[in-house]
Amino acid sequence: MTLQLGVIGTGAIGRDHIHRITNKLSGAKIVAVTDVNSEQAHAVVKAENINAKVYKTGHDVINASDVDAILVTSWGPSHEEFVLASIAAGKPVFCEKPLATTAAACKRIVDAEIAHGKQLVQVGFMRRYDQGYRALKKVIDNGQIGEALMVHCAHRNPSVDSTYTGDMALTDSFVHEIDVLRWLLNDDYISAQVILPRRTRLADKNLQDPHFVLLETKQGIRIDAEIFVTCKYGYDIQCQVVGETGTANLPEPLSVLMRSEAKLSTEILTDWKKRFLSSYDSELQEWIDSTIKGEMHGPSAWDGYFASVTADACVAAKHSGNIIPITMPERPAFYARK
Ligand code: NAI
Ligand code: NAD
Ligand code: ISE
Repeated sequence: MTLQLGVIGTGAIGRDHIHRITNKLSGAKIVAVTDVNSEQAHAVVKAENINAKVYKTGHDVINASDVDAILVTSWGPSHEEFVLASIAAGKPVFCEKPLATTAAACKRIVDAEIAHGKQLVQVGFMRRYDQGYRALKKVIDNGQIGEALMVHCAHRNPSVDSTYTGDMALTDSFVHEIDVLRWLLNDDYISAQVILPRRTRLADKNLQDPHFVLLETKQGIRIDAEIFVTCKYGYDIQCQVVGETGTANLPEPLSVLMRSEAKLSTEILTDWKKRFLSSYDSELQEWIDSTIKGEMHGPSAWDGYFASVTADACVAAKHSGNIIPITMPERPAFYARK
């Protein structure tokens, strides 16, 4: 069977996903697309050379009779509407992170999915599919550094565009660490604190950059993370876990070590699309395969909800200067770990 997909949002990642599904992955094809900027949707269909109909709205895509499943790759604030509509139509939906921009909106999605009675939602937390994070998890799970005690992280982008505003460093960027560390440590968070360092002069004048976040887990593990989205020099994701008997670092992306012009150097990537390239491929291939079988295995709406509760706590911590407790209801049996 070939899964027929509709894509809502043909911007940076929407186009990237259309390209990989069409040219690299198997089992699916794009038959419908839309974007609020319809010129761009038409341009992407042409440039990617796909036989897909361009619809006026996301709802038209969701309700198209030849669309089996949906990819939501539009801006975060539009995710809730399209995920809820996909559930109402009974169609599987892969939604880019964040699942929605507030915890309350994510909860509405969780409630709608439970009421529907079958899991339909997967969230685009692709770091869980990264070979480096998987290798790091194996070291921790095997007890090779004893019990994990502390984690030091950095999430650095060279720059962001003008649509990146407000608290997106926490809700749109740090949300990746929020999800992947919870998975890596097999733990949940109980509190968040945000410290604002000296601002870089190189960020937009309305943007606080960088941020420094401290999370505490149920097991008492302390996480410190720097989110610096105008760091200029590259796209750099760092993660070091400190355990009782050793430390374990996230592997650096493969790069040739060069001795040249009196320098010893390796390349640093600058584009997020390249840093997690194979993770996007794996997450979508696994999603296509499981969707065809009528199953759902990846990061769930519950994971999206938990990430959003944590991000909201970080935002509250930032604006109040307080340590904010993080409380979640019990995980419903509907979302039992598989
Ligand atoms: P983008 O701005 O390049 O693309 C978003 C597109 O969605 C735009 O073309 C816009 O016109 C369209 N759009 C927005 N609202 C819409 C609506 N209501 N109906 C139809 N089209 C709509 O943004 P980008 O970077 O592609 O991000 C999109 C989503 O992907 C975001 O949720 C972002 O957080 C996520 N993302 C995830 C990444 C990852 O590593 N998993 C990386 C980059 C983005
Ligand atoms: P983008 O701005 O390049 O693209 C978003 C597109 O959505 C735009 O073309 C916009 O016109 C369109 N759009 C917005 N609202 C729409 C609507 N209501 N209906 C139809 N189209 C609409 O953004 P992007 O970088 O592609 O990010 C998109 C999403 O992907 C975001 O949620 C973002 O957080 C996520 N993202 C995830 C990763 C990741 O690493 N997983 C990386 C980048 C972006
Ligand atoms: C973007 O939306 C992503 O998801 C990237 O992975 C992240 O590094 C970046 O900071 C976000 O803006």
